[in-house]
Amino acid sequence: MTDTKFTPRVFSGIQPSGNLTLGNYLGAVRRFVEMQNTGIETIYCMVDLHAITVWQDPADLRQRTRELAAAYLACGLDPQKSILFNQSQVPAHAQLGWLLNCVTRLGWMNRMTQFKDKAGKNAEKMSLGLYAYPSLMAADILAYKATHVPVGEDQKQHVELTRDIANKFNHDYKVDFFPEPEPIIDGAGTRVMSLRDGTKKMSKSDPSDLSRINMMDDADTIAKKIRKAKTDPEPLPDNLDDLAGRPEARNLINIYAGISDQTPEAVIAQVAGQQFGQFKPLLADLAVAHLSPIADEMRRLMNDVTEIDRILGDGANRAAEIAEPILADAYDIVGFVRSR
Ligand code: AQP
Repeated sequence: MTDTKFTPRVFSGIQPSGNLTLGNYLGAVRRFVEMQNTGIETIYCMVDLHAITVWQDPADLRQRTRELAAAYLACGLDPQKSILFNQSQVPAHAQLGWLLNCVTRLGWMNRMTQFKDKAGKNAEKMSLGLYAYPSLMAADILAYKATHVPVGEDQKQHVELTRDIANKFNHDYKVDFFPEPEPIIDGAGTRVMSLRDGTKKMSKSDPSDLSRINMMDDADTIAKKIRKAKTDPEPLPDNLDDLAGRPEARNLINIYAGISDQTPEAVIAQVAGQQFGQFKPLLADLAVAHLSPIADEMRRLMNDVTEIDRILGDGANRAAEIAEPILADAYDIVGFVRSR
């Protein structure tokens, strides 16, 4: 339930940890743009502090942060309407992050499935930052007292943890200070799966480039990746129930639905009976028509990184104006002496 005493405010972010994928676009950026246009205050971040929880080459990180900013702009985010910035330029994220580390319980962190997925059998070799990632994410959201967080399905658990952290802070200090933000998880693209394995999430950091469509891929590459996407020999059925046990087929239907902004039910009704030899070219044409103009605009914007940096700096100033007083109040609540 939304806390009505808090002004509605949207916050979300994406890591500049690789090429932006179709999954990030359908699960997150498209929702960001929709929310921007509802009139609610919207704050969107390139979460570079999160990106370095796993190794990032410094030059690549700089380039990817700017590319992600270009993607935000090319997809329709408007720096006049939304606050766009990279996280490291607003120190309040890390500062509030520390406070929340001291509120968050280890038992809660041990339940986070994303850490388990990313660490696999190598947990001992992972950074402390990767483990603490969800509590920094809570700080990202709560530094703005954001009430709504558009994310893909995989981030739902982290937003729920943010609610627990906000609630515990309020309870421990006997205040009604932080809202309990709600995840906004909408549409057919909330969990886009790998093109090589329909049981695995499409991810920027998957070692196989064939597993994902990158927003900067050219038309031939998109068509090739869809052509090579794993499928099965059966034709498409006329209802979604009959796709149970066919995760790759279900994923391609979902992707078609996500891009064309239809329900998967509507798509399956249109393509019932088709073999993948028929359906894949339709999907490739749709993806190329939708994504190519975005990639062209990203390339155009990347020709002027000075302008991108200016937008990020301006956004960071506006973000800091909101976050700093909230952080100062949190410091007072905790009992820190502030005398300068
Ligand atoms: N496959 C996906 N389908 C739908 N939504 C997705 N998101 C990510 N993958 C999919 C959503 O994109 C937003 C940004 O994600 P992130 O960069 O913060 O980290 P992530 O969820 O870990 O995404 P990746 O692509 O898998 O990055 P890496 O490989 O670096 O870890 C979030 O809203 C997420 O839900």
